[in-house]
Amino acid sequence: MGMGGVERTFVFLKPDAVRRGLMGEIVARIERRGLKIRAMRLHRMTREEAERLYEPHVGKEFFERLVRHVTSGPVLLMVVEGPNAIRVLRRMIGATDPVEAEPGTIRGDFALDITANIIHAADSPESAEREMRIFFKEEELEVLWEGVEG
Ligand code: 3AN
Repeated sequence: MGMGGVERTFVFLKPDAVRRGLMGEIVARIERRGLKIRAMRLHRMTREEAERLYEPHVGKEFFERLVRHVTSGPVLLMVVEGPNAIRVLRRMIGATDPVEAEPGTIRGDFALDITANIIHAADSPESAEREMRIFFKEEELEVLWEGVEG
């Protein structure tokens, strides 16, 4: 587990965040924390992509509701990079259950619903890589930063 090792994580703002005009506010928090937005794009998720993304939750009672929500409008896809980015983002987003999400976290400040809960961030290096590959080509992540220092 990375002690300050640079990691990349997959994050997306759910349709409720985009609809409510919270993109700027949330992207600002990520940037102010010192993390790098390695790639970012508005995207309308297909059902196929949503089912792939949430494959570990197939069969759970909330699966269909979740897929319907994330395909209901545009999402903001991001690859975020920085020291321990995966664990840092998980702490910044807060608990899944809005009642448990602490004030000061993204969900704790903006969400009351467990399905429309603003943001997703990968929970492990394996899921980060698997999830970002559904939406981003490796070349796309590289070409943006070609020749850029630091
Ligand atoms: P998180 O997004 O906090 O990592 P996961 O990965 O357990 O949570 O679940 C993925 C998504 O599924 C959550 N963002 C949430 O919208 C939905 N979800 C998880 N657990 C429940 C639940 N018990 N009832 C309804 N929706 C849920």
